[in-house]
Amino acid sequence: MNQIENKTTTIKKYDFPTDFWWGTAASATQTEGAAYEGGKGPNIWDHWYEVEPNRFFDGVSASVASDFYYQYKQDIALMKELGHNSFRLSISWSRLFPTGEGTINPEAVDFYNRVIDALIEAGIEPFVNLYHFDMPLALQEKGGWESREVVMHYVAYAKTCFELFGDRVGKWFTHNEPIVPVEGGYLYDFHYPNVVDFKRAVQVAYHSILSSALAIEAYRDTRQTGKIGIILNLTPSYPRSQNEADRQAAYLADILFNRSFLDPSVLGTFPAELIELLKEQDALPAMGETDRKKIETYTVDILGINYYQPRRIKVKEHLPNPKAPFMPEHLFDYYEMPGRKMNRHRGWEIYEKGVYDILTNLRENYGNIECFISENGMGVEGEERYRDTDGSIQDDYRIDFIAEHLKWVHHALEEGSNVKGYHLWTFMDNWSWSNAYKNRYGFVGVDLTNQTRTVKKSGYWFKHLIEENGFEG
Ligand code: BGP
Repeated sequence: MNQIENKTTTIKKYDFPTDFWWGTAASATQTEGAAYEGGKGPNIWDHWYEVEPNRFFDGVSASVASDFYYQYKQDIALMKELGHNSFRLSISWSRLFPTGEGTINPEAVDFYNRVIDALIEAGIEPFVNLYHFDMPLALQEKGGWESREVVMHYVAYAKTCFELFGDRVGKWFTHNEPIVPVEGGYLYDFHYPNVVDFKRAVQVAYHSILSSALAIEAYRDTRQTGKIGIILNLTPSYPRSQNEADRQAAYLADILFNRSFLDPSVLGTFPAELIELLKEQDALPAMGETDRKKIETYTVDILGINYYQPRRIKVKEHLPNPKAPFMPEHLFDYYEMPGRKMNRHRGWEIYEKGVYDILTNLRENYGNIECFISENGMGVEGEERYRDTDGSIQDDYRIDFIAEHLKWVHHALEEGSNVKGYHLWTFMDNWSWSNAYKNRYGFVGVDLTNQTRTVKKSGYWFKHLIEENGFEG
């Protein structure tokens, strides 16, 4: 068989449903800039940078970020040009309420109204997320997510957003990756307030889950007709072998890092093994009957899945010092699977089938909940070196990354998955917390010296994919 014949027989067309959501995701702190303008109050990122600027890659803060606050019109026009039918943004809590509570900032209301209207006018459905890692500083000083009072301020903030923007926004999300502030802020020291304490981490997790249920209740009370959900980063947990000990270790990692948020959000319950484990560690938060009922009743309509990498787990080979304070890694070890494919810039394994395994798990064990891929993407350091003479970045690796994941999404769809869309992280290169601008993720490159935008090869590839509502591969 010659090569051409061979090619025609192996190429497949991946068609997607006509109403599939195609677009990208971003967050306020990572894109807006204007951190000290427009009446915004400080959040924990502004504060952490002020006290420890050297914790941020190249010492870059979020004060300008990608200048979306000023360039949103051109950016939305570019999204339209690239064919988006949907886009996820987040509202900055401390822009709307400079101290997290009390008086609303009218300039923020005006800004988000303008952004939402511009998206709708461009034919792009706004998906709005309420909390993306950015606690108002004044509320962090009151205890952040450790405090019950802060949970109630969050619910008031959520209610205000529904009232202000719910006439035009029909997809709401209570949190983005709520486990990340738990891990970063209370376990592994990569978010403010840089605490390392399992019991406090669990309290933060519990209050985030409760706050989500209470925000869903507030949304239902408005009688608005949209959908409300949560966005979780799911990391399928694969055992090194089928040995009982490896499988048990992977099972525990799954409970701690996935099911801890997935079960209460979708099913309204906590895994019994998680409760047992927390009791053993004397870390079980006090959960009143009223709270339990709220979590049970106010589950999500829709689930966003952020998928970047799996977890490769093996049994713990060296037991931890019994006197050391408990950490999840006392229950299992990570291992590097031989031959695995890596995004070496980020140090993350690329395992495309993981997205299929997540979707299959949701179909089989979570009532086939309506869901979409809310983030997936490839961060690359030093993308400049891929710039062609015509000025555009030839990011074939990103095209390949997206296509290979989409093939598995397509396979899940064929088997009946209720997956409704795919959003890349992210539209344009943006400021990524303490990694700042180290890894570039966008379809659109941003030159930080003058804030100009250039569409990368992948952006045009995605535009074509949306026009075709599928691709060949
Ligand atoms: C997700 C977050 C995003 C973004 C992305 C890439 O976890 O929701 O906010 O930061 O990861 O992260 P990084 O730049 O650290 O690779």
